[in-house]
Amino acid sequence: MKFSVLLAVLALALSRSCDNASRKPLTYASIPDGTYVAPKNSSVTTLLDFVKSRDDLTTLASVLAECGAFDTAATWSYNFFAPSNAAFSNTGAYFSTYAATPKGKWWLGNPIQHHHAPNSQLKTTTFNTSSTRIQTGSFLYVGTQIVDGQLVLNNVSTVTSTNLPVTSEIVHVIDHILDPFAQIFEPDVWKTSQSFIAGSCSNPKLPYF
Ligand SMILES: *[C@@H]1O[C@H](CO)[C@@H](O)[C@H](O)[C@H]1NC(C)=O
Ligand SMILES: *[C@@H]1O[C@H](CO)[C@@H](O)[C@H](O)[C@H]1NC(C)=O
Ligand SMILES: *[C@@H]1O[C@H](CO)[C@@H](O)[C@H](O)[C@H]1NC(C)=O
Ligand SMILES: CC(=O)N[C@H]1CO[C@H](CO)[C@@H](O)[C@@H]1O
Repeated sequence: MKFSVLLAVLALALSRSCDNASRKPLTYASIPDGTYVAPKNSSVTTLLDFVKSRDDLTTLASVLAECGAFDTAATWSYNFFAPSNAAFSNTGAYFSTYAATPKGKWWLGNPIQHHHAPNSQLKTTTFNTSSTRIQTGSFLYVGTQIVDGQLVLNNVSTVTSTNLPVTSEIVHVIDHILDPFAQIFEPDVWKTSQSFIAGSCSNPKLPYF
């Protein structure tokens, strides 16, 4: 390739990448035209519809609105631990300052994934006063234990509204956000059995099942 051609290609590449440099760092790109959107059945309440319908989940609804997630009717079983408005205020003085920054927004989108445990419908009756753990869709463990009659996650987050069915999932409302840095990794803690569903990303042959 001639040097001048190479320069022209480089210049073109640079001008293209500069086109979009005006977008603020760590903001979401706009959704490209023609992106497939799954058809929605208006007679089915999706997880997003459910979150939007509750007065105690308005902060979560605004976080989910930025991700465009959870608006399809799941045909598989899973559990979602929905952080309430109280959970978003049980975060310490630093949280609101940090969450408002671009990096904070990115961080907030991530923990939402740690609130989702696939392949099972874990009702509170699954648990007892023994300390056990379950696995989230992000492969991290969450400690579970019944304390004073209530299900407590990671020893701090209490399930305040339990066993709410939404399509094929079970929703529990919790009063503290599950931060990955607070997950329990102790190998000797007993695990609550979670079933495997073909086509899911979990592998029942792996030792954590
Ligand atoms: C929409 O959901 C309802 C209730 O589950 C079902 O009876 C109906 O067949 C669905 N419609 C479509 C187009 O999938
Ligand atoms: C909780 O359930 C597990 C599994 O059934 C059992 O091994 C454990 O002993 C139970 N703990 C209590 C305190 O009943
Ligand atoms: C949670 O509490 C249980 C006992 O109730 C204890 O074994 C475990 O170490 C605690 N985990 C954390 C992360 O504090
Ligand atoms: C080169 C490139 O990726 N350009 C994109 C910049 O962003 C706009 C809209 O956000 C797109 O339409 C361009 O394709």
